[in-house]
Amino acid sequence: MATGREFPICTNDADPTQPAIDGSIVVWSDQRNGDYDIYGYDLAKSVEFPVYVGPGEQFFPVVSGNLVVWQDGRDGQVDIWGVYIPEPAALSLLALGGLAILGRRKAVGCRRQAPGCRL
Ligand SMILES: [Ca+2]
Repeated sequence: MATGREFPICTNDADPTQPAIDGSIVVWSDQRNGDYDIYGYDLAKSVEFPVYVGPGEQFFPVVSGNLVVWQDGRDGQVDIWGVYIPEPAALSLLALGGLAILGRRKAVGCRRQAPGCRL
């Protein structure tokens, strides 16, 4: 990859916002499906993939390794949710519409009211 030259990650008209990066994975939030969801992009493979697409507003994603966590309003309150995304070899399947695979992902979450709330 050429250095010193910018390149697009996500240029849709759905207000992509709040990018974060770890290694070759970039995550962000955008509202291409009507409300904000979480998406990712593998820089090594030039592949975009959904991280979480569902009801409510999902914001402020961060990524560390293959763990993505974000602020989530799916239950009408603000919680923190997370998911372990597949290894890079499987991300291409997600990009091809493999939401069924995403549905089998190991999701973790906790309510903000829970004492000692941890992922
Ligand atoms: Ca959403």
